Amino acid sequence: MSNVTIKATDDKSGLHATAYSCDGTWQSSNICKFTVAGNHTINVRDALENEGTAETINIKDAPVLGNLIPVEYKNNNWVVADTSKEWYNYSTKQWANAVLLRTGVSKSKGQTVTVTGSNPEAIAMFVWIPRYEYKITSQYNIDINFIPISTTYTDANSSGYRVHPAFTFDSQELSGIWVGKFETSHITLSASTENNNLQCSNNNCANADGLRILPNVSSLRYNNISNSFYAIQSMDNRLKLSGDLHQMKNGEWGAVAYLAQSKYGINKEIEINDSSTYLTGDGDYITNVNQSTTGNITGIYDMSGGAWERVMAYYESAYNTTPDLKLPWGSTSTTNYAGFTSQIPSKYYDSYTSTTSAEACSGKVCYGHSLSETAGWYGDYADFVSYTGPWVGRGGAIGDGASAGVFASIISNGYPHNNSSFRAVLTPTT
Ligand SMILES: [Ca+2]
Ligand SMILES: [Ca+2]
Repeated sequence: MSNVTIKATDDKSGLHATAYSCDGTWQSSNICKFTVAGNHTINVRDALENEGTAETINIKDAPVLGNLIPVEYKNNNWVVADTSKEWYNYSTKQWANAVLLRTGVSKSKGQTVTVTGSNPEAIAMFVWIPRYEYKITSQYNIDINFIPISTTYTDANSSGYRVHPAFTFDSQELSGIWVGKFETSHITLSASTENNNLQCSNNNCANADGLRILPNVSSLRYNNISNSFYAIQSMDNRLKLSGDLHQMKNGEWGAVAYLAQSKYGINKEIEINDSSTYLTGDGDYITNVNQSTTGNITGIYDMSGGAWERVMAYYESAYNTTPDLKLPWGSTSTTNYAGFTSQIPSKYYDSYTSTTSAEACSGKVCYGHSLSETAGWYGDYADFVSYTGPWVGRGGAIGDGASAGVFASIISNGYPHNNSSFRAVLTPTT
């Protein structure tokens, strides 16, 4: 929330200003309360309704673009946005979108960017989740306030709000996160039914070059968690992205789920993607807008159904309960289905310390993770980690009907599976 005082008190006619405009809405107060970062328009008017000259101001903490190109959907196309004008507006459920362009493609303001077809100009689409504080007031009711990066506090504040944990990454405070608009796909391997088709075990895996985050294509499945994790690490490394691209953590999933279930999002159950071939956006994302987190094309898709999405969240005790087995990090209590050979940096996963979701974050509720706080909403399947199933999946799959949904959680041993995919998140360099 930013309060802006409109300074003009007299216009050119010499009459005193009697009305003030905040993004086109006239009011008697000269204070505009803007809840969204970005460009906003202010103006003044006198008693004879003579208007001043509209002025555009920029509220801090606008999306941090880095290598991404801002886009907006206009006249049935994605076009490069003019960021000096309003190109998103969370108050009207228009979330900010950006694309990563194919190597060799460059675009300027107003030009179209293709995201479908035989060789799309974009290789990935992302949606911005602005930093916010939240309070769950009752089932299905989540109050959200967008806050600047400077607003930090631990635990709940005196009004019961919590800064969502997804906006802290490796102790760095973030003004927002870029979330993959669709489940991750691959230009060749999405067609594969081979287990661990990615064959990625480090951060320089050549198969990562085929990863895509695009609509209307089959998502990539059949990989264990270490393969998906290292594939996205490799995409980040090989494309030399600014910021940090990584496999989505459970807390980051929660950040999207809560914003979707607020006045800034669809604010009702997201329709299931039941595509029998796991097509992102259910094969027609332009039509299937009720499958997006906003109920319009600017939202995030596939979070209800499609494939289950393995998130980076792990029950830390699972691998060391039987010390004589000396299992590697990421294992279950018996076997290393996930395929990690060493422990990954702690910033890349949510560590759970209990098999009870209400106690799994160092003895407390995992606030913001969409687990105990939202368990069972919309009939969504709710399950939690165990020694044999220490990994977490989200969202349900194509055939799960009412038990699928953005609040659904399931456990797994991390093994490759025909109905499990994954999502990417880019945390910006601020
Ligand atoms: Ca999904
Ligand atoms: Ca449901």
